[in-house]
Amino acid sequence: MKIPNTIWTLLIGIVLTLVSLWYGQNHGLLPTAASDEAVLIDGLFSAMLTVSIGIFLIVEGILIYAAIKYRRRAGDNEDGPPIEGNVPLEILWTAIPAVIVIGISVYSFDVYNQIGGLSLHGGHEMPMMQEAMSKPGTAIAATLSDTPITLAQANSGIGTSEDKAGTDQPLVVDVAALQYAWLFTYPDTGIMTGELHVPIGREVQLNMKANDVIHAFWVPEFRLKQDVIPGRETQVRFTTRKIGQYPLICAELCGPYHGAMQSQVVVESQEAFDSWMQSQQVASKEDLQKAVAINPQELSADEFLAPYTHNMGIHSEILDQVTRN
Ligand SMILES: [Cu+2]
Repeated sequence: MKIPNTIWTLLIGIVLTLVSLWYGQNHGLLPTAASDEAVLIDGLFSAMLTVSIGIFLIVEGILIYAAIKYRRRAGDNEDGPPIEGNVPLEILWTAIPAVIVIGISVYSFDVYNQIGGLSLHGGHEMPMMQEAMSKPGTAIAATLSDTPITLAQANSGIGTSEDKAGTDQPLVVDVAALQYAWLFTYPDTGIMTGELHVPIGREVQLNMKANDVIHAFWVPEFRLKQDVIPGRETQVRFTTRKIGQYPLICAELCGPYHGAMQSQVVVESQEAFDSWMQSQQVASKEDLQKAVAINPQELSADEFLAPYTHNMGIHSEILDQVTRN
């Protein structure tokens, strides 16, 4: 019995669709999805991969089939029949990619909108451009001393964080990127740290500024990457969904120690976050009392900065380099 070509085409089509759908859902190419945004972005990635796998298999399959079936036989020096023009086929291979591209565009635009791409700064508008232009030199003038913790801030902060817990308001953290470290300031408490701690399930908003050159905030497990620019605030928002520690990497070549500009995001339970915040407040108070007790004039730059950098993950050689300049 000879199976007709239409049946073959149908069978191959079904198999290709199933293989593409299966691989699109089971590719395992991405790290853990630790934020709600990551789930949306992974959905888009998997959809695009599914389509791509289908196209890849069709194109490569036809190519290999044609190369074998229509190969040159021994003693055959004739050319194939000249074929020109096939209007239905041409319409089909224009229409199918057009539909795919439009579909992906609409889907990706929707994902971009859902993760806040259209409502946050740092997208297209330039709210701080004028400020930056009216103050020439701000980009290079800013230093570590830009964000000191005052004694009053440290005192007033103690015991206030539990009032904010469980609200719908996002947790706001100010981020300063500088060669070659990340500094996180919690405006509610005045706490400044070198690694970002956030409670699970609560929306977090980062207001980011660079002190010197362009850096980029990148957490692969959150699928988020945002440039951090001198003289212009950029923002990023996310909601975490998995407890853990995730690497934070600078994704913009920012100088010779760019590769060391790494920190981490610690996603923890609300209780763990609160007790961490408490311990930070106690520690920063002690540091301040120590700093107040000694005369800063008598210290070298390294010694003066030591209490601040102690917990920030700044490598001593980088500190050395920074303070020498
Ligand atoms: Cu950097």
